Amino acid sequence: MKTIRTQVGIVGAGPAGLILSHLLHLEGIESVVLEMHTRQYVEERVRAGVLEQGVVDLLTQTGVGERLHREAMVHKGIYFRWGDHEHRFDFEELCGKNITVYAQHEVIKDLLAVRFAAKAQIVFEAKDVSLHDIDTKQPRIRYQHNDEECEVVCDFLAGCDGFHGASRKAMPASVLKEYEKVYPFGWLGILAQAPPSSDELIYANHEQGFSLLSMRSPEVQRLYIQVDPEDDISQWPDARIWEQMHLRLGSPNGWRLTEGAIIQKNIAPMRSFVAEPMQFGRMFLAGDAAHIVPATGAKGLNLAAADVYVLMHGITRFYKSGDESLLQRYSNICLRRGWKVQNFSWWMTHMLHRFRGESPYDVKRQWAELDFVTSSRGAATALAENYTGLPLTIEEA
Ligand code: RFL
Ligand code: PHB
Repeated sequence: MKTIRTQVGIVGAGPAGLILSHLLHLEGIESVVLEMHTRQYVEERVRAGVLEQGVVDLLTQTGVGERLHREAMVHKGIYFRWGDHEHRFDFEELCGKNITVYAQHEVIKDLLAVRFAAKAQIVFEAKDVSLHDIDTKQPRIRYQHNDEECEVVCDFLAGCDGFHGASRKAMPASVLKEYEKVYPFGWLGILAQAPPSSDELIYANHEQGFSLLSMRSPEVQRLYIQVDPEDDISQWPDARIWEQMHLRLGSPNGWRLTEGAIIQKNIAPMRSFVAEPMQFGRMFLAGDAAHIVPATGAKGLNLAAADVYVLMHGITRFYKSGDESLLQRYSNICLRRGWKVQNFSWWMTHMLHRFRGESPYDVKRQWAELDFVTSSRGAATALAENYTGLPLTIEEA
């Protein structure tokens, strides 16, 4: 068996795993990242698009922001549409912050570039990953690579392997508590080759269901519509998607959605999920491995970054002074932010989607909520503060 010795064994080369590996490296701490897919797969996987200001600042301060600042789009607000109403939330004016639209897979490419430039150990196509001795001071990760049995022996394990990964499953059932909410809809997402029809994101609540206009570049739009989670993508030919997009986004003041060739489409389920605690022994869960939020709040990637920010500080403090107290508080610190983000994402989802079996009362109440959040400065500020991101912190209270 091939054995690799390192300080931190990281499972998963998504945003959580790669940001952690990068931040640890800057503190002089060694890690090995094990990823089940190929480098090309993780560099092309289409996912999130909105970065909070705190996450952009973190990437910038740690030397991963150069291309981002050249290519990304800074947005100072978002639009809501419902009925014949349209409202713009001016984030800069409401809370002095903004958001950045930059594809998750571009962040991944930038992170992999800096990690490889620093001669990082990242193993792609690591198969049958399993975690062992996680409640000891020398946990291990077993996996297969090129038909060879391999093992990483480390001081700490970081479970950054997403919702379906192996890490959370390695926690004893007697310790783990899971909270879950599955929504009765999914999001059909497309990439379309057309200049963005709007300068900022548009979230629309329509009687046929939610829709969202986002973008990836000056040439590519990212669009989503609420669909039945059981729908097969074959039920959604391009013409049907455009018809629903036009209908749901509407045409206030003569505005029109620009169409373009659809270069990618898929349907993703919507779920809220939290695993507590996020630590067992020397294993720490981070990102989607520990929690999922429905995409309406654009928070998943940002929350993953916030977790590993805390974990990096905890591990660094341990190596610098032997002090484990921050690591012991890791779960509480992350869950405190995590539940606030759960609440925000749940609230945005409920305010903007249409629910099966809802009554005329439910719809009127939802419209009153939209009216309030768009007309009360206090409510609008609360939305702006959450959307642009709560501060990254290692404080528990
Ligand atoms: P990831 O990105 O899922 O990465 C986990 C990695 O682990 C690997 N892996 C394994 N490797 C080895 N062995 C195993 N047994 C393994 N099992 C899994 C996987 O291949 C993968 O490479 O988790 P991470 O790092 O925690 O990052 C989380 C984010 O990816 C996720 O929360 C966001 O994409 C969510 N999300 C959004 N977040 C935002 O902050 N802003 C957004 O605008 C936003 N929009 C979205 C989204 C997610 C979406 N989908 C597809 C659910 C829009 C959509 C449509
Ligand atoms: C995206 O651009 O992919 C995106 C934007 C905002 C969201 C979710 C996804 O709320």
